[in-house]
Amino acid sequence: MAPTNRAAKPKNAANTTPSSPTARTTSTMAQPTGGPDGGGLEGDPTAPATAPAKVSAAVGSGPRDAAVGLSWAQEGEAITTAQGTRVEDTDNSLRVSSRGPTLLEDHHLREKIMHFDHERIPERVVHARGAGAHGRFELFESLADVTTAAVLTDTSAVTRVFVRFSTVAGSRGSADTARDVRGFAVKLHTTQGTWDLVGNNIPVFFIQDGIKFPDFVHAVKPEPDREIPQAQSAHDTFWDFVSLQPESTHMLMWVMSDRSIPRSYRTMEGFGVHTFRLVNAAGKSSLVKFHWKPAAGIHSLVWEESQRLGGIDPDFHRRDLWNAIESGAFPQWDFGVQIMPDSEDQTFEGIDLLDPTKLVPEELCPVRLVGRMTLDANPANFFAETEQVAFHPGHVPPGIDLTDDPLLHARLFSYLDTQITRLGGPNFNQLPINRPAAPVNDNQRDGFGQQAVHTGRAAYSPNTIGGGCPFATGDAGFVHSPQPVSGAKVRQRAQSFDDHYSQATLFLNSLSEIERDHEVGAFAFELSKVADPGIVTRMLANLANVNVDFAAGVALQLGVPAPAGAPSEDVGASPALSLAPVASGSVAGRVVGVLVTDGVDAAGVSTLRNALGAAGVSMHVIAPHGGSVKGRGRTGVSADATVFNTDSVVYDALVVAGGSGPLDAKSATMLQDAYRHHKTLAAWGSGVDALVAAMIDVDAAGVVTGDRAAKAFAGSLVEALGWHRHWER
Ligand code: HDE
Repeated sequence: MAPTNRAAKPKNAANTTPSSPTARTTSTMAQPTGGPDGGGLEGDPTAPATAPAKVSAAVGSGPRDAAVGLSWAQEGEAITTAQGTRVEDTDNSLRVSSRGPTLLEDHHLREKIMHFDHERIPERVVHARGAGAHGRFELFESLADVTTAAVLTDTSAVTRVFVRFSTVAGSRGSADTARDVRGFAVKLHTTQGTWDLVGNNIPVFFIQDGIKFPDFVHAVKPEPDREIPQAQSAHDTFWDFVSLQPESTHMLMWVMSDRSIPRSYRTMEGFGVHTFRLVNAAGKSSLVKFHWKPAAGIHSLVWEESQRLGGIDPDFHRRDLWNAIESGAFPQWDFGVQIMPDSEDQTFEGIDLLDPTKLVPEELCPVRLVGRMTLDANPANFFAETEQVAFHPGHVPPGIDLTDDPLLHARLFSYLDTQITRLGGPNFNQLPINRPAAPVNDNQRDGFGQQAVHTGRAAYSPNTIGGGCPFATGDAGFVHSPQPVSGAKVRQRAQSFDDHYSQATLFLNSLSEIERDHEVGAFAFELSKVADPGIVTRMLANLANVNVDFAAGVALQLGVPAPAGAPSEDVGASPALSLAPVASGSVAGRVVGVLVTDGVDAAGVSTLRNALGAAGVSMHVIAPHGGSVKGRGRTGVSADATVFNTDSVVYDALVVAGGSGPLDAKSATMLQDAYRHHKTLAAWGSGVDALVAAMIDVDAAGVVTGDRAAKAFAGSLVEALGWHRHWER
């Protein structure tokens, strides 16, 4: 029975409650007492010394750690109240006798429970589920010809960044792998103020005007009466809305493609979506689209994997990002810009650049790659950093400016406004994760959660009492590009926004055969979940305006008549939109599972681990049980995972180690699933017999076999892995 009072448990108290001097002196506190940070009490021999701030191994550079205030509020090793008073006992409330009523006098109890009661803040209205990381942005080619922004012209600068990836529809605890758009929000701490590039992994959007955003989000979120389904668009209200909004069709083609079930955050492209402006020293403005291109290539899951991962590992993407950074396989993206002339009509090759449902094909305007972002440190505290980070598309330094995209304009209001509810007041910019690297002197004062102790009397401008400071800098500050505007106030969209289908057709035309099959399957899956047949008919009619055969393919799977349509002709294709790889690519950060049983070739396992590690690949030994299995000879092999606690869907490839086998039914199923999901499979020695016994065609593409786990075997495995999938089998 658990002890009910302190007097009853002196023996185990040292283990669980280091409240006695004995417990303290036996712990890690051989340091001098009373450190400069004020942790220890001078002259008190029992007082613990101030321990050095506990910095997680996950956290990166010193300046970054100082900036987020890592050492604050965790000083010393003794537990204290919020007032810094040391606490005698945090496990037992103050009460009248050991079984009597608890006393209100117990301040520590009241403070502890009060704080706990208020630990949650409202989750983001959209993009609630996310994961973040710190990193750096380096420029390798100056864009001085088109902008004055230091971050895009100073090739010697290293700009600190924080990135948050997210899904859109699901709540904070939803599964990572749901079919959805991914947020790709980058906060760049430039010397001229923060630049937030708050983009997505898809270059277009569902709607053209921000006034439709609440409608769209109400439609995609769980239905309000039953709160079903979680984190999914496969339900009536979503398809009802988008089928009535043909402007969504292009985006739907992307969302029903493999893009919306990424293998990893590391394998996604990022897009600024809207057209922005760059302005150079002569005041000349260019229209630009921003791009992030992943060094790891663009790769996706297959639909069945993403569904199963929702249960097997709802944190799949979050874990992948964390592990990749921990293992040193730092995720990287090249940064690029499509630069177009700022013409009077703001179109390019007939594309209205203010319409966020349109992209500019890279074949028409190549992406100029000029920089690289590297994520090299995990957050120290999810809430403080990833949850409290606040982005805003209007945070742009001088030299970068906005356009009249009507979707962007609504965002400019929304991202300030939402933080008032989410972060509890107007001082969210003072939270450590949101603090700009550039000096701040803004005359904003007071408000909830004010962190700064502003001095002086003149928080207004102009003033003489403060010596005229802070003063506005005129041309040396942010100057809005002086664009002429005229016209009547109207609630209208431009005619040039009217074409809702031709780029949807372009997207479809650009896909490989297998990607097209996935697209048909995804539409069929989602629409099969829609109960109202009228919605399905309306949606299929829209799809027939993209491509009649395509719509017929979806209709066939649904068992309904194929619709007629009038798609645009001669739209062509943009090969850059396809994910089909043309060569074996980077394998850094990939995870390979190796099935072993007693009798395994332990030396071979070790050779393979080294070879994969050298290529940046993590290897997990999957054994029939925890602990270790007996190797051939005397060496054993330790298990990283067991057949019963893992599954093929969490690995990029499966290998059967030599000496292993026969395999149990679950292992054989994992091999078959990996094969069906077009992943790389491999085996050496007697492991090949286990593959055959699992009915895997060892002569098929992407199945690597060998006698020994030697260099050539590992090389072939890495090469096969670099293709990501073997669609041909
Ligand atoms: Fe957002 N969006 N959005 N959005 N969005 C938010 O801001 C909004 C849009 C995007 O990791 C919210 O701080 C409106 C397009 C990302 O913290 C909110 C409209 C794009 C994130 C909001 C859009 C995005 C958000 C919720 C239509 C791609 C996550 C919490 C006019 C270019 C940022 C918050 C993070 C988050 C509003 C459309 C990307 C409610 C009104 C288009 C990546 O303010």
